[in-house]
Amino acid sequence: MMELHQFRHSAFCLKVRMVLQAKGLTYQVVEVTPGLGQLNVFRLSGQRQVPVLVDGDVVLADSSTIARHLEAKQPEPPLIPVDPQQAAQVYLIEDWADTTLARAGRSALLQAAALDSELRLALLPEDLPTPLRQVMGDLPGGLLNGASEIIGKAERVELLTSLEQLADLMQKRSWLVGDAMSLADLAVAAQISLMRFPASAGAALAGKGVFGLSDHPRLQPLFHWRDQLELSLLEKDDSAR
Ligand SMILES: N[C@@H](CCC(=O)N[C@@H](CS)C(=O)NCC(=O)O)C(=O)O
Repeated sequence: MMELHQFRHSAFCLKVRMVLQAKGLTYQVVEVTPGLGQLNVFRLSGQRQVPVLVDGDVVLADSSTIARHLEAKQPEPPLIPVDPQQAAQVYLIEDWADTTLARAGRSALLQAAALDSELRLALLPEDLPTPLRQVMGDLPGGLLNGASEIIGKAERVELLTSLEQLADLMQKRSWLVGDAMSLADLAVAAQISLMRFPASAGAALAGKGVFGLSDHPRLQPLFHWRDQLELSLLEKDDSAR
């Protein structure tokens, strides 16, 4: 069986889980402990980041590389359109989501977590020993690796503007490109999940996220679209079993 080595609340890992679900593929999750657990990731894949997919003899890092492998392994339903122009749109949106949106979203979430001990605790790995959990909850910024992660005002305005555009776009349609689900939808849906966590993130996090974005009235159609997308993937998952 395929193994997905992941962090529970990483958007890139969520993107890969969504691809696996969309394609009805079964897999086993291996939770990686940030820090020490990444030694094993490094041994396995030659680099330290997750997601890493192990499919028999094939070991792949990077969500986009993994998505292309799964597309070749299980072509149905296609997540990359056959039409080359639509495929180009999908690549561009996926790349934007994985870079600009991911960076801004991650900074915004870390900043929100630094100010909110409840959010900080909900983000910690579930198997973390209680004493450590307490320390992380008490320490403001216990989750922050450095001030460089703090999102600047200009970047925050840019993030909100992009999300507003997306919300306006998705109010009238189900899919970002063409008339079917594609990797563009999954890449965007995964990254916005850091701003308002979906039901699949678990009860402690669902509905929480970046204050000012998660509750922003104009962004609600976007989060609603994401929730619908997640529901339709769950239905596929059930029928695959
Ligand atoms: N481009 C990569 C990004 C993966 C990534 O940023 N992974 C993060 C978790 S969200 C990670 O492993 N960070 C730990 C580290 O860099 O040591 C992808 O698309 O998969």
